[in-house]
Amino acid sequence: MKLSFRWYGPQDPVSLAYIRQIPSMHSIVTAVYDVPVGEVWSHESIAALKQDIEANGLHFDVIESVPVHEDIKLGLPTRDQYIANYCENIRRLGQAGVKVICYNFMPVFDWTRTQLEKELPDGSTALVYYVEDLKKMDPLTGELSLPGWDSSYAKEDLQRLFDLYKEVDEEKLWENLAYFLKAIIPVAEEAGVKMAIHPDDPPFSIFGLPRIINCEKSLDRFLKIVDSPYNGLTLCTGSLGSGSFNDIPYLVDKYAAMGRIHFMHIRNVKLLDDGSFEESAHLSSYGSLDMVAIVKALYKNGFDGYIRPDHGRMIWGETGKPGYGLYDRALGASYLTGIWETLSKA
Ligand SMILES: [Mn+2]
Repeated sequence: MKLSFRWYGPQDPVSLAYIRQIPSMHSIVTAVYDVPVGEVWSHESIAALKQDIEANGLHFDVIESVPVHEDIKLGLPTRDQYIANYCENIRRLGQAGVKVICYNFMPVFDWTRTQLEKELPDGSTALVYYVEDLKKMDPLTGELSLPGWDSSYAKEDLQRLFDLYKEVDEEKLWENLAYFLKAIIPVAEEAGVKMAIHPDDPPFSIFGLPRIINCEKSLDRFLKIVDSPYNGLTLCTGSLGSGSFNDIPYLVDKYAAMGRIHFMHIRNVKLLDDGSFEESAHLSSYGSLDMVAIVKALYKNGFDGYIRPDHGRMIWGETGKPGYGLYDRALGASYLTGIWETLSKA
């Protein structure tokens, strides 16, 4: 496995100089943030990222994410131009040496939480999702203050998107995903870039919008649409693990054995009885996931893809992007490499 760390570019309060000091750190996971979703990334922006990363002794191997334009998910006539742009990004990133591209296919909302700084008993803060709080949120009325969500949507745009999605049920979304995959995977094969879809977070429908990448059955269906190693998964333990119906070590073992996991997001999550969840420290005993069983499933399958400690809590007074501080993710990284070393010497 290759240890990696997400970095939000030169604006990120966590510097590459600090990230490189985390033991075993290999690769940076990042993206070009200076163009709107759906546009082609400039060669200059890609080269600048690569140069910064390599100047710090790290590898420019993984992109998270090249976002998918809503018109593609909606299956609008304009999708072909956006797909052509997407293919061009895959080619450019492949030329720059990128090995894996992470993306997701969630309508309108990316990952969703009801609170970003919930204070835990030890004084740290974490991202949480409380079912009762979500019921009180309506993205179409009141304040547009949904944590973690792209606030660049104007209210009218959002209403328009919700209206358009009335025509898109789960089956239609599957069709639109298949259309997209059949166009991009041959390009990814040629460019030598492995595509890795991120599961829905949380792994169920919210605000009445369809979500389809969320359980074993849907992952099986997804992988069969284009049966190529270039059509693979970002297996996010915390996202899939927020549904009690998902057995994470089993899923990791199954898809690692198939060679279809290219990127692992590893974090723990504590499930509550009513379907709510709290993000927790990486250590198994702090959440509902068995982290040793997860890493063991990778180890025994000879996993040589990328792993990153996913979100962390905010600890030791650090401020910054919720979930993406330095300290707790660094603790997570060391914990994961510790498990790996233990397994390698057992
Ligand atoms: Mn993730």
